[in-house]
Amino acid sequence: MPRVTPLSDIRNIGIIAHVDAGKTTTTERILYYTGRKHTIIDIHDTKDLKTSTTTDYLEQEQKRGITIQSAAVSAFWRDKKINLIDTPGHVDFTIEVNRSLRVLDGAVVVFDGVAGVEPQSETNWRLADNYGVPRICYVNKMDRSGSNFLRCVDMIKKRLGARPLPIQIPIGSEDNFKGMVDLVEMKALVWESDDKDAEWQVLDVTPDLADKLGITVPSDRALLADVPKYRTELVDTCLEQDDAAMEAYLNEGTVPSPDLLRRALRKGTLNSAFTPVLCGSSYKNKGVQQVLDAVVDLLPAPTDVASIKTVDADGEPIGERLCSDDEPFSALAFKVINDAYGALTFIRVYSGVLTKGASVQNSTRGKREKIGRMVEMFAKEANPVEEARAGDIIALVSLTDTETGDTLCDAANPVVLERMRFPDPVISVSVKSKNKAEQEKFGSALGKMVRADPSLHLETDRETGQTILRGMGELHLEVTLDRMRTEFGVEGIMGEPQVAYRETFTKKLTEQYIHKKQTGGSGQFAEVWIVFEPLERSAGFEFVDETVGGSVPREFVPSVEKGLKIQKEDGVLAHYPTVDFRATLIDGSYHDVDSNALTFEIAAKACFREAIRKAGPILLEPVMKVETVTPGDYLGDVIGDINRRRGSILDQLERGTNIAVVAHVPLSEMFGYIGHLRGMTSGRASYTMEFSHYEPVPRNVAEEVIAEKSKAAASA
Ligand SMILES: Nc1nc2c(ncn2[C@@H]2O[C@H](COP(=O)(O)OP(=O)(O)OP(=O)(O)O)[C@@H](O)[C@H]2O)c(=O)[nH]1
Ligand SMILES: [Mg+2]
Repeated sequence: MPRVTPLSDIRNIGIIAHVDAGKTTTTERILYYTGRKHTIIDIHDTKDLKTSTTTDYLEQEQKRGITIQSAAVSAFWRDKKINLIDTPGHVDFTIEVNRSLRVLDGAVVVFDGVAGVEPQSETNWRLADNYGVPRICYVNKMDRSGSNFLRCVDMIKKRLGARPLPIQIPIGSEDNFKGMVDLVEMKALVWESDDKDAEWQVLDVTPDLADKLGITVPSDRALLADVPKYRTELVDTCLEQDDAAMEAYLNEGTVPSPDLLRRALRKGTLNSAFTPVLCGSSYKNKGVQQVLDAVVDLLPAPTDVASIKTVDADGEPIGERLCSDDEPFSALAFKVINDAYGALTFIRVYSGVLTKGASVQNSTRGKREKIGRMVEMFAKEANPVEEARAGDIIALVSLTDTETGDTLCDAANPVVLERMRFPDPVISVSVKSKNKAEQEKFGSALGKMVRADPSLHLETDRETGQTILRGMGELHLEVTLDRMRTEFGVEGIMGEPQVAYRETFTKKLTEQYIHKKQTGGSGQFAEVWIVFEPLERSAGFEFVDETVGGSVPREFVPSVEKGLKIQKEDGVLAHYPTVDFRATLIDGSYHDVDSNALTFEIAAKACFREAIRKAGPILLEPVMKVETVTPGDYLGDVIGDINRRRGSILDQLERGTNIAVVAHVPLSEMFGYIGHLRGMTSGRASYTMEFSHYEPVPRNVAEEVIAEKSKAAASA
C-alpha cells in the first residue's frame, strides 16, 4: 500500500497546560470544526455520566471534570492530518504528559487568560524543553473576568524564561471579548456571537477600530492602539530568520508578505528562537480555527524534527535514525492500556513501515513480538489499519512482552531508541482487596494498572507483608483504585497515605566480609571487600567492579551486585530503601569448591548491612514544591501555616487579584492541608504541589518516624 498522507502533511501534536486551562474544551472544538464530530460536549455537562467529551471518556474523568489519561484523536485541517493528544493538567498524572511529549513533534501550550502561567504550565514547559518539542502558546479564557493577555505574555517571558511573540492581539476582554487582530495578515477577526457556528468578520485594522466595535475599557483600547507596535515587533523578529528578506527590507523597504512572515515564524518556532502566542476563548468558540491554522503553519511535520537518537545498553547516544518510510522499521512503545480489546500498546513509528503479521524485535528486552491487529485510536474507539508508517501513532493489540519505553524494530537492523524518564512516586498506601475471596483477581488487576502506569510502583512491605502501592499523589492513588472497580470489577481498600522515606549514609568506608560455613561435607565460602561512598541527591545506586586478577571470579561479580541491590531495599534505620551511593567491589577471595553465586550474594548482603550501620545512616524525606494561591487578606495566615509545617517560602507572585505563595514543604506535613487551607481562607485559597527533591529529615522528626515504623511492624 503506498503512503496516503505525505509525511510533510502530518502534525503530531500535544495539548499541554495546567489543570483547567481548557485543553479538553479546545480539543472538543477542534474535533467539531474539523468535522470529526457534530456536537460539542462541555466538561460541566458530563458529571451525571450520561454524556462525555470525546477525550475525557473515563467515568472518573466525567465525574471529576478533569482529564486523567491522555487520549489520542486525529482530524484533517487544510488537507493536513493532525494527530492530537489531549493530556491531563493535574500534577498527579504528569506521566501522561511526559510520555506524550516524548513521541510528539510539537505542542500547543494552553494558558488560562486570568491565571496566566501556573505551576503545571511551568512543569510541562520544562518537560517540553527536555524533549526539545517546539510549541505555540494559546491564551484561552479571554472571556473570563480578570483575563489579561499582556500579563500572561509577560509571565511566559519571566516565569518560563521564554521569548513569547504575540501573533495576535485580543479585541476587547471579558464579556466584551470579540476576537483578535491577526498581526500577520493585519486584519481584525470579529465574531458576531458566542455560538459555535458563528462566523467571523474580517475587518481592516483602522485607527477607529475600537470605536467601531464598541471597545470602551481603557486597557483594551490601549492594546488596540498599540497594534502597530506589536506588528513591528513581529516583522522585526521574523526578519531575523530570513537574511534575504532582511536585506530587501533594509535596502528597498520591502515589507515582507504574510506568506513570508509565516515561513519565518515557522522557522523560528521550529528552532525555538521564539514562541508564537495566540489568544481566544474556546468555550465561547472564538479563535479555535486560528489555533488550527497555526498548528498547520507553524508546528513541525515529522520530517522537520531532527532524526531520533539511538542509544547503547547504557543509554548513551550512539547514532540516529531518519524519519522515513525507506529506513528499517523502528518504533517506541509509549503507552500500554488495558481496555475492552485487551492490552493495547501505543507506538510512535519513527522509521520504516510496519505491516500486520510481521514479526519484530523488542530490542529493549531481546524478545520477539508478532504483530497481530493494529488499530488507529480515536479516543476510545479503535479503527483497524493494515500498516503503519514513519510518523504514525497507532496501537498494537495483545503484545505480550512490550512495556512502556521499549523499542520495537526490524530484527535485521536492531536499534534501541532513547528511553523515557519517569518521575519517582513519593506517596504510598497499603492496598488490599475488600473481598477476601477476590484476592487473586484484585492482585492481577493491580498488576495491570501498574503495568499501564510507570508512575505507579508496587512493593511488599518487608515487615508487615502488606501490599504497598506508590503513586504521585492522593488523587492518583484514589483514581487508580476507582478505575480497578470500573475496569476490572474489583474493589479495594486503601490505608492512610504514607510518605516514601529513603535512607542514605554520610561517610565513606571500606568493609570486608567473609561468609564461611561448614555444613557436613560441602561448605560455603566467599570474601568481599567493598567501598561504600555517598553520592549526591537523586544519583541512585551505582555499582563498580575494580577487582583485579580474578580475586572475585568474573562469573560471581554479578552476584555481588545482585546481593547489594536486594539488600539496599531494606535500609538499616527503618527498612526504607537506601539510595544515592556507590558500592565499589575492590577485592575478595574464593574457594574452588565452596564458592558459588549464592555465597557471593550472601556475602555482599551482609557486607552492606555491616557497613551502613557504621557509615552514619540518615533518613531522607520527599520535599514538595507547593504553590498556594490566596486572596491577599489571608496571606499572613497562609505563610504562618506553611512555616509551622516546616516549610520555607521561596517566592510570592501576583496571580491576577490573588497572591501565589511558593514554598518547599516536607510531604509528611502536607497531609490534610487542603481542609485546613479551606477552613483558614473560607474556601477561597487553593494549592498545587509536586515533588521537588529529597532532603535529610531533622533528627527529632527522624526518631519519631523510626519509632512509628517499628511500632507498626510490631503490631503487624
Ligand atoms: N470562561 C471560559 N471557560 C472555559 C474556557 N475554556 C474552558 N473553560 C472551562 O474551564 C473548565 C476546564 O476546562 P477543561 O477543558 O476541562 O480544562 P483542561 O485543561 O482539559 O483540564 P484538565 O484536563 O483537567 O487539566 C471547564 O469548566 C470549561 O468549561 C473558556 O475559553 N472560557
Ligand atoms: Mg482535560
